[in-house]
Amino acid sequence: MRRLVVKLPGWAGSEGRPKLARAAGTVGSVLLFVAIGLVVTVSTRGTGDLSAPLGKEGPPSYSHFSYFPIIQKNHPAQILNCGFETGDLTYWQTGGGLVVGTVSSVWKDGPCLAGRYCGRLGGDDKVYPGNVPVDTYGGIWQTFRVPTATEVSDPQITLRYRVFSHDRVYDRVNDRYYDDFEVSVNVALGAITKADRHSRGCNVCSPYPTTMTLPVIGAGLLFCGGNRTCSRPMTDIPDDTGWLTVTLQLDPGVFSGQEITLYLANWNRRTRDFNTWTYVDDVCTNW
Ligand SMILES: [Ca+2]
Ligand SMILES: [Ca+2]
Repeated sequence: MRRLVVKLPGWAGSEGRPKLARAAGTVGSVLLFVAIGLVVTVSTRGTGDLSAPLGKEGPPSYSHFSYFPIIQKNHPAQILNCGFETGDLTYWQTGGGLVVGTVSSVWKDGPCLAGRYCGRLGGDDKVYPGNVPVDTYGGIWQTFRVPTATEVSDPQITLRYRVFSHDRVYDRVNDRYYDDFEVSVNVALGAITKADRHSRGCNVCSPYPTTMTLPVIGAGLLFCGGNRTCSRPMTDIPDDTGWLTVTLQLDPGVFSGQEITLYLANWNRRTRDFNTWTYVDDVCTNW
């Protein structure tokens, strides 16, 4: 990964070190901030001048220049908190009408796959003993930058998920979608259509394998996890997919050096009973 070093005007403090603690500006189209003492490597998207407001600490002296590493303010180069080990959804954005959060595996038989915490999209039966909000989702997403093709030749995201469902993904008798866990790239959660689901095979009545590799060649829905038997469980015990692993292969010809948003969402549709919720863990990039 390339480091971009920016030359900033600075001035000497009493100990001969620059007093400038931080500054903000734009290099090309990227908003950046700069801080002393952080050594962070970033990919660059453009070149240009960094204009830095120098505050009220005194007029700048241009008799010397200081060099600082820079980091990108809004969009990191990787998925952050990918294993949810902060114990919360730090770095993730959230939305939808179902609860989202993290859970702990501290107790015996806790649900998480790795580490101490994982994400939970939607609420379990304690959260929603009934009256589940309908036609909505519990979603999280994160925007980050894919490295360039020269930096990483095979950029991948691997994610682990486990769906518990009293419902089913698809009802083929009535050609209806009920509950599922959907992963998409660069398309807002509410914009995915029934036709999109059909085209991704979400109406196929067959469980996914334990591991799955999907090429990602553009924006859109990638898959629909959940109870893919097309039948609801016959008992009160929810269908459990177990932990499944999906590797997303990002086409470098499409995504090289681009910012992308990865969306994860647990949907409940049509009925206020038949709850569904999804655990996610280790949603991480390979770079
Ligand atoms: Ca974890
Ligand atoms: Ca349902």
